[in-house]
Amino acid sequence: MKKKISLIGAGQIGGTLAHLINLKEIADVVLFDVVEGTAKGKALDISQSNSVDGSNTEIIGTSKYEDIKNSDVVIITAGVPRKPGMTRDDLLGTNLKIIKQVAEGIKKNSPNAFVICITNPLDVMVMALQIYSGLPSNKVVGMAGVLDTSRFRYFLSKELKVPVKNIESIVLGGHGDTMVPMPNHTKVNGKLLREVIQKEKLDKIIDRTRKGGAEIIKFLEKGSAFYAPAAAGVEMAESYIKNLKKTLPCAAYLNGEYGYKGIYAGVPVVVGKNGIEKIIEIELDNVEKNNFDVSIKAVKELFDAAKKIDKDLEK
Ligand code: A3D
Repeated sequence: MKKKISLIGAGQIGGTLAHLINLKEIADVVLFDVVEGTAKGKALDISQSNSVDGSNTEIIGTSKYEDIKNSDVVIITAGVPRKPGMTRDDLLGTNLKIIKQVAEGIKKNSPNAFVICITNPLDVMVMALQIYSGLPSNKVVGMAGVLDTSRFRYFLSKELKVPVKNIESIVLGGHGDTMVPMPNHTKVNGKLLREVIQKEKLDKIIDRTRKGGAEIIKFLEKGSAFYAPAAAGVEMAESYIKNLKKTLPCAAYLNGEYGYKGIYAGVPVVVGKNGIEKIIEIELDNVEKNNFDVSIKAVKELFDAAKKIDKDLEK
C-alpha cells in the first residue's frame, strides 16, 4: 500500500517538500493550509509535472483536517517565517497558537503518525507540539540538526575543496545562535577536521553555520530558507517510512541522555519504523559540553516564556 505524508503548511517549505516527495515517489501527499487556494494550487501544479517526471504519486491540496487521516508522516511548517532583523524567538507567540491548532488536528486525525516539526522557534515548537498533541515522544521530532549539519558540511567542502560527501559531521544543540557544530566529531576524507583546517578558518565557518539562516534571509528579504530545510525534512521522513535506520541529528526528547530530562534538544538519533529508535550519546569534551549546556539553557528560557503565554504548557 502506498504511504501517505501530510504537510501542514503549504508555503515555501511545504511546497518544496511536496515537490521533493513527489519526485522521489516516497508517498502520496496531502498538502494542507489554512489558505485553501495555496494548497490546492500548488498540489495541482506539482501533479501536472508528473507526466514529465514520470512520478506516480498522488497529491491533493486541502484546508480540511479530515483529509490528513491515517497519515504515516506529518511534517509541520505552518507558521510565519522570519523577516530581516528578526530572531527565531520573535516568532514565539504567533507560531505557538498555530502549533496548538495543528496539534489538535493531528491528535484527532493521525495519532499514529511520525510527526516532524519544522516551524520556528524549533526546539520550543516541537516541545509544545508533543505536549499539546499527547503523542508519544519517540514519534514527535524536530528538524534542525540535519539542516545545520548540511550547512556546516557545505561551507567546509567549499573551504577545503573536498566533495561534500567526503565530509562526515554533526551539529548538536538547539536550532539557534547557540547551536553546537562539533569539529571533534568531523572527518574530512577520514581525517580529523582539526588536522586539515586552520583554527581561524574553522571559527569563521562555525560562525557562518550558526548564522546560516540569517545570511539567506538577508538576500531573500521576504522570507527564509526553504530548499535545504525541505531536503532535510524529506531525509528524516524517508528514513522512517523506509525503515532506513539512519543516524540523524534531530531535536529529540531527552529522558536522562546527555544529563537532561524532559526537554527537547538536538542530538544524534536513529530514525526507523518505530520513530526515534535510539538516542546516541557521543562523548563531548569540556568545551563541547559547555556549549551544549548553553544551548539547552537558551531553549529552557524560551520554553519558560512560552509557558507564560499559554498555561496549557505547564505539565
Ligand atoms: P511560509 O512560506 O510563510 O509558509 C507558512 C505557511 O503556513 C503559509 O502558507 C501559511 O498560510 C500557513 N499557515 C499559517 N497558519 C496556519 C495554520 N494555522 N494551519 C496551517 N497552515 C498555516 O513559511 P516557510 O515555509 O518559509 O517557513 C515555515 C516555518 O519554518 C517558519 O516558522 C520558519 O521560521 C520555519 N523554518 C524552520 C527552519 C528550521 O531549520 C527549523 C528553517 C527554515 C524555516
